[in-house]
Amino acid sequence: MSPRVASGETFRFSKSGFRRAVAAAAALVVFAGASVINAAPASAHDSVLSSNPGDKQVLDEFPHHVSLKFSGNPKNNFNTVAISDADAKEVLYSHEPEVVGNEVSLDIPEDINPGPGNYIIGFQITSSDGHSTRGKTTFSVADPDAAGAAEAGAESRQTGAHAEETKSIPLWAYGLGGGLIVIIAAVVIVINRKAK
Ligand SMILES: [Cu+2]
Repeated sequence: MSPRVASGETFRFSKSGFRRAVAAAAALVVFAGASVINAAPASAHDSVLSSNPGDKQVLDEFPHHVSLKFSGNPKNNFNTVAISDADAKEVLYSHEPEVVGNEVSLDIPEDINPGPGNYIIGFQITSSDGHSTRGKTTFSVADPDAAGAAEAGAESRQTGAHAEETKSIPLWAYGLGGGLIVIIAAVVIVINRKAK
């Protein structure tokens, strides 16, 4: 990971460099913690008022158009809506949505047709206050056979949906875990360079 190792130099910190590294690592932990807190709902952030399909709605067919109506008008940049398979924890389709007023909508290509199951509409939008805001709603596609349909509905209710609880959006939906690791790696490299 360290360019100094690659260049054959000894990989070690000076005493002050080590202290700085520890301080920086501690600051990073605080920063990461603060990010988690920031991801928690704040009153100023736009929240979902209604959606199509409705939250926890059970459909007969997989939809090819979804929309979310927010409490404010999201800004028209850095927005993503991701349709995920809730059981397989797999993103089926992710794209920048269309934003018109307080309505955020996404067309899903016809070839994405996973059939019966439980699905998540995850979103990351830029709220009207300029802050990135995440959340989700869920829906299910019923199995044509009645027993399966009842099961899918029950599972959907259990899973629940918490459009306001933005911290509950699984990180895998956005790959943020990997992003954080990259940031940590970059900070460590910078510290190594400075700790001469
Ligand atoms: Cu905010």
